[in-house]
Amino acid sequence: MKTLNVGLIGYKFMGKAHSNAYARLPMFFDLSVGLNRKAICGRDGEWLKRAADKFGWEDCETDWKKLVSRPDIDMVDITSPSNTHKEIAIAAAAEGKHVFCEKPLALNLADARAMKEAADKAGIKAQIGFNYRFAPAVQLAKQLIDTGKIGAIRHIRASYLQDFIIDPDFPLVWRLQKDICGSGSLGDLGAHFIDLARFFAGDFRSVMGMQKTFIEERPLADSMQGLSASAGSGGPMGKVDVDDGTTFIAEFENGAMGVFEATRFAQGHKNDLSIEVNGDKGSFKFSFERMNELQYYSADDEAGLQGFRLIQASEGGHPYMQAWWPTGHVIGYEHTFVHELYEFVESIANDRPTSPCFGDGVECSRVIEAVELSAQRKALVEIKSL
Ligand code: SOE
Repeated sequence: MKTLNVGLIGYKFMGKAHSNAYARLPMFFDLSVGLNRKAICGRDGEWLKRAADKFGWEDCETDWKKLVSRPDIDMVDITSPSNTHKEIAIAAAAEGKHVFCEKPLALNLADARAMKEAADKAGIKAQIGFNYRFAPAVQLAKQLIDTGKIGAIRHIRASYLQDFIIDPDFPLVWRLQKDICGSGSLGDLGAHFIDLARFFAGDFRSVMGMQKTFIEERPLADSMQGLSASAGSGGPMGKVDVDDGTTFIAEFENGAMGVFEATRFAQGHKNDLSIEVNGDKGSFKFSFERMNELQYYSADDEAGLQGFRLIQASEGGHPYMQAWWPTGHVIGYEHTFVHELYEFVESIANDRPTSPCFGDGVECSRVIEAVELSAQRKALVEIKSL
């Protein structure tokens, strides 16, 4: 059996999530190829070595250029901050490596398009990390749509709410600096529901948005790890140049209407991603905080017995669940990464199209940019105008 040698860039929050996925994959799934955690890359050699040992990587590289040109690497997985994605992905594609890249694809639409073009030109497999698509309940929701149980989609409403930057003394982490992250709550959180909305209802036609930055200056960070950071008191301050919160309304090509909200200022909400779809035959609701469940309403149910039913998507027959535990034994956040990387590895091994592909990443960036433009202009923006 052929073996796929993986090179991973980044070892913090997402680097750890992806490392865990590569370790679990051959243990729980029947893969068409072998999988080697070949080399992990990061700038700080000492921390990198510790991460490599802990996460089970064979080798370390402190220079990503070396990693992507190594002849013993077949695929490059990019989990470093967004401002690094474009250069690494384009270089890796030019080397003929398959590329998996975290969301959002790039700092802006033009860069996302350049990445897609490079991947197409090189003929490599490229996938973007919209991991929430891979919760079994989300896959089940998609099956309900595809089998006609929801009917013609009329409404989509989604929100992604967090509260980790409410304190004005919370430092200026990279997720709050436009030159590193590209976009704030919209690009970091909204990217996920934009993708889910596209997964369920297809392309957006137009958007009208509003964005706000509540805290415009923050102390510079001394250290950052995952979503935590620290800053000394009375130290230098820096400007927040991305949105703290974004709301927008939308119309889809299929005629559906959408309402969306992304914020890191929703006190009490830690990682609260919710999406609801209403069609003329049925509705469903998904909330990541109860990720093993899907609420489904069918207009075909017997009169008098109608109502939202709670489906346990952790039952054995549901997507991906056969790989895990006996029926009803629930799974969590980390499993969404295992599932997305399972699909990527299988696409490479069997020469199948990837999904979500870089084209999906470009479309997501297009919606992000349209919402930003619309908020600046205080006017509706047609997606096709970008
Ligand atoms: C931080 O807001 C974050 O980790 C995002 O970057 C992820 O994409 C999201 O899944 C959880 O929240």
